Amino acid sequence: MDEVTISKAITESFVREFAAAMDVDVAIVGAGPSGMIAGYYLARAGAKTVIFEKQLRLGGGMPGGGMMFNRIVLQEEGKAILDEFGVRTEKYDAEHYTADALEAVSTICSRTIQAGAKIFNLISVEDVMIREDNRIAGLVLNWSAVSWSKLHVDPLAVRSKRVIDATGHECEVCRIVERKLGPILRTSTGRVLGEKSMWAEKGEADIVDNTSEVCPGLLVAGMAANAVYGSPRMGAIFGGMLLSGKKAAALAQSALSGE
Ligand code: 48F
Repeated sequence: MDEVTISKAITESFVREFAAAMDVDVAIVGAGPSGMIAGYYLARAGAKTVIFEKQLRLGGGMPGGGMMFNRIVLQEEGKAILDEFGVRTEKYDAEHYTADALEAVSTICSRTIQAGAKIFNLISVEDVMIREDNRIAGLVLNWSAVSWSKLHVDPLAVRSKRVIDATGHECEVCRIVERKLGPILRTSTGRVLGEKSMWAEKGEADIVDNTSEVCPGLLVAGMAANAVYGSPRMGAIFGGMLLSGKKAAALAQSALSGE
């Protein structure tokens, strides 16, 4: 095999897969735990699903555990999801389990891709595509290298029946919507309320409730949901992230099946 064959194999197969991802049922922004879990359940249910991740590596805040101690903590309900994925957990006390953050990330990542969700790394979502009544109808993408170096290069777009903002603490897609489309989010002010300081128990209790359609066509999952609705952060406890991803998948799935 010569170098040109290798180069053509890479570029031709990538372009084929990228073109196939330009018209999907669900486009998820962010391959952290909530985004990947959402992608897994959607793909498994037969939805055409793509995830765009701006970084080189996947997993968002999960591989770093707490302050670089690469372990995560979960409660019973979150552990049940890791059990389903085949990630090993260890009982810590009556209510808590621990898991190896790297085993969790790598297993969730490979099971999500094998379930049929396509993940593209090194691509940043820089805008949304809209239609009548500011319905979110897709995403506007550029290479992260282009965004970070501030090169003046026009983006490409993908059409999606539903978008999930799973961008973590920054809730980047909701911030874009707020900045460009005004106060149309389904919060008390129509705007991003902003994440509150750490309160693990309340943050975990709120996150599944906050996982919802935040404006037409756009759902919010994971830490982004707490940031949009003004709930607290919770540190390296991950059960809520996993449950939020699963709920976002169920909401998107039922919206799609009603169309
Ligand atoms: O931050 P992240 O892991 O979000 P999450 O799924 O989980 C939060 C936990 O990791 C942790 C926590 C636990 O209690 O609080 O922080 O809610 O993953 C978000 C991913 O989105 C990517 C980002 O690089 C990260 O991998 N991301 C953010 N903005 C964009 C993006 C963007 N504009 N385009 C593409 N990817």
